[in-house]
Amino acid sequence: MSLGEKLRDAVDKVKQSVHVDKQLVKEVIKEIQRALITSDVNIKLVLEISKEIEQKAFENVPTGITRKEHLVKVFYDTLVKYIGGETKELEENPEKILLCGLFGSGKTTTAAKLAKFYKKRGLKVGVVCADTYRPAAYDQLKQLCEKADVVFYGDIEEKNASKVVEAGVSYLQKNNVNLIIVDSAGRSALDEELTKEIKDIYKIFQPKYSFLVLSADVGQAVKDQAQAFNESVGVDGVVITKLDGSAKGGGALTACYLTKSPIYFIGTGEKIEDLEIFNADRYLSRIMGYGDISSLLEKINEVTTQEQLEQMKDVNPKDILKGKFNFKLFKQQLSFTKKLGPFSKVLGFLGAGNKLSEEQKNLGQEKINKFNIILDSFTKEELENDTDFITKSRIKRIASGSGKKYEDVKEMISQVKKMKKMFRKMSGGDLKNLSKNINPKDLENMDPSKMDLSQMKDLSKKLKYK
Ligand SMILES: Nc1nc2c(ncn2[C@@H]2O[C@H](COP(=O)(O)OP(=O)(O)OP(=O)(O)O)[C@@H](O)[C@H]2O)c(=O)[nH]1
Ligand SMILES: [Mg+2]
Repeated sequence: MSLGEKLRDAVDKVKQSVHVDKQLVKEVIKEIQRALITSDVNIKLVLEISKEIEQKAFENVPTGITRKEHLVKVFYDTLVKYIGGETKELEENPEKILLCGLFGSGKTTTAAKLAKFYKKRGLKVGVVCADTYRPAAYDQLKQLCEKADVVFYGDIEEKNASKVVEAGVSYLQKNNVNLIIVDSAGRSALDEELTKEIKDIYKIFQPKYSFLVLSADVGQAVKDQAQAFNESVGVDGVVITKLDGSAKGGGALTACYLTKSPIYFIGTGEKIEDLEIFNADRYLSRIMGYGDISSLLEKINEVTTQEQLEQMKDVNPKDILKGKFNFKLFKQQLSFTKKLGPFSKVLGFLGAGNKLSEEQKNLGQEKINKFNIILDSFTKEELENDTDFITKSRIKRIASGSGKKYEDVKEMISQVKKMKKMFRKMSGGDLKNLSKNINPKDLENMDPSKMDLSQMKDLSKKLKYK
């Protein structure tokens, strides 16, 4: 049984229970412990996780969800926290990536997977074979690069890996490659020879990211490898391969929590498409049976959204529709929301949720953080004023005050402008197209903070745009 199935069994036990009491929590914790231990999670960590679940299980249950649901959420959140250390995302173009790791950990396969991944995202990718140790390495990588349709560089005659890298980088740069991935040779242990080789490659290549490639098969031994590589050659993060089918995946993932190594990618199969950006939340909800967990999380989100709407009671949708949308409201929206914020809910109940572009609905978390930092440098006057109020000199001041770029501030302003324009458009022409079931006048007097979610849903059914 996989880790996911075992954890799922534990969750099912809670769902099927009649009462959530101390006895049930104890039993379920035991089951989780068994699941974690058999997937090679460090015993001390298993105890820590159990203790945390036990403590939180009896904390105050948030309004709107049952104690049972609360317990499932506690499991889930605690596991997400311990699985995989901190979640980090790479920038759009990581420019130079060096892969290192022991024999057979999956470096060469990962090099091709990453190449394909970034090619799909529009980069011109080149891969250098710096494995001069294993004779077959050259052909293996060359073939994989052909499959991924990316530029390959190797030199079968040259035995000095850093010389190959030097020549490779200049060859690829001449070919206008904008992301270079270097695949290095493995050894059975991080010995002096391997340390020196990686350090030499590092010096010549100057990678923006050096990733340690680890196989999930080794379970919690991942911890020792990560520590050793980090101490001697320094790594920015890890890629865990072979998470498909590995019985020890839990051990490998939690080991990264212990060493505080961010996991950037995971390998989930032998094919070059089988690579994912790692996100503990997403990963766990999938292995545990996505449907159930996500609908629970959705419910919890809805509950919080109602609480958030409560905070918005001084916001009048009529004003928003008239185009009175300013930075203050935008800031509120950002702080309320991780995924779908109240504004899109407000729009949803106006039946116009689909009027938001995907971009507006899914402002990435990174951007939300960035915009929040920028907004902290706004004065009260600027927050409450129109977008035109933010003149060039103000933008400059805000940029330097927030430590962000001029363009970042401009990007945010243009986002607010776009939203404002859209709201205004809705209150003009589009509202006239509302279905006959509802009087637009009534709509204008509506207060979303006083409605519950089912009322909103009902309303949104009645309201249909052409
Ligand atoms: N199932 C599965 N197999 C993988 C994954 N990644 C790599 N492999 C397999 O693991 C084996 C070793 O992969 P390589 O990419 O050659 O490993 P390496 O680290 O380059 O090996 P050396 O260069 O010899 O040190 C190959 O058979 C790959 O197909 C993965 O995510 N899932
Ligand atoms: Mg290799």
